[in-house]
Amino acid sequence: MTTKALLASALAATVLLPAPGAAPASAEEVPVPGGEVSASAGDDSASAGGGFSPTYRHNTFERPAAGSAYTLAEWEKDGWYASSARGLDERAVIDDSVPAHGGGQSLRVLYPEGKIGPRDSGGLAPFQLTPAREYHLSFWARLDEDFSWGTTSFGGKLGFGLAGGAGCSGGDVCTGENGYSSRVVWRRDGKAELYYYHMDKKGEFGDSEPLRADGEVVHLPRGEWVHIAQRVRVNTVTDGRAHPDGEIEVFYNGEPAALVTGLRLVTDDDLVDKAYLSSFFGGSTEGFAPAHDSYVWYDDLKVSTSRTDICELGGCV
Ligand SMILES: [Ca+2]
Repeated sequence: MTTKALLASALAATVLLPAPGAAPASAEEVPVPGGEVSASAGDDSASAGGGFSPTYRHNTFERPAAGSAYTLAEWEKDGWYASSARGLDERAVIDDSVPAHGGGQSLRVLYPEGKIGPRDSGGLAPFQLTPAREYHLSFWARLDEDFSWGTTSFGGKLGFGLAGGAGCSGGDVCTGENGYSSRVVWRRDGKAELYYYHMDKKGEFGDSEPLRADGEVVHLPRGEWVHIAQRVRVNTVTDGRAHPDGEIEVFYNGEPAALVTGLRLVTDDDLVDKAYLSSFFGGSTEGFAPAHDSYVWYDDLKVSTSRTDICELGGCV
């Protein structure tokens, strides 16, 4: 049995499946199950050549063949493990119908008309990372030419974020012991914002910070590839007391677009341990649903503890 197979087997033994009857109180999202991961589990840096951090991973979506569902089992074949997933079997497909960002294929995710929340819209999977205090996550996204921002309300989660511990989200109070989450969302007319859950958030849901490029608030374009990256640094902790030194930084098309400092994310030893596919419409009401079936293509997903591994952020020189 290969090391990867052994790891997959070990992880399979602790799979936490979502309870079929346990609908989230809000359709906004569902809690992230905890999950331990062995050092370097699923890491493909060996095949990526020398010079990369051991934590570096890259998914090009060049396999399996176009038209195939990109299920959790397929993610695992590419070295990405999650304790559970929603929507991948039904709504995530390897595609070659539009020009990929890299290679010939990308991942196409469906957001069906009239549907909100990860049960019925987009996809959800907390991919396990080797825990570290700081991670960079990077991906390319191409929204459908006629992507619908919503029906009467406007908002949804785009692509991949970073999270730690129990991934506080979905209207949870972040106690410092139930983790945190950091994602990018769209609002009306595609206005792009960082959306993050931390101990000092102002309201029931996460806090937001608009992305800016050249001094202007970013509105996501449709029908073209854009690059989104984020860096999360978890605060330090002394004797159960969180020091306000956590940071989240977002990059848009390679340039800094938002920076939040002074954050308290955790009071325990949780670090960054999830590349969090968390993408769906909503919002807690059906008004957030798309007015017609909408798609986003994703390509060249990368994670690393080292910024120099991310070419899009000036690395790889
Ligand atoms: Ca590709």
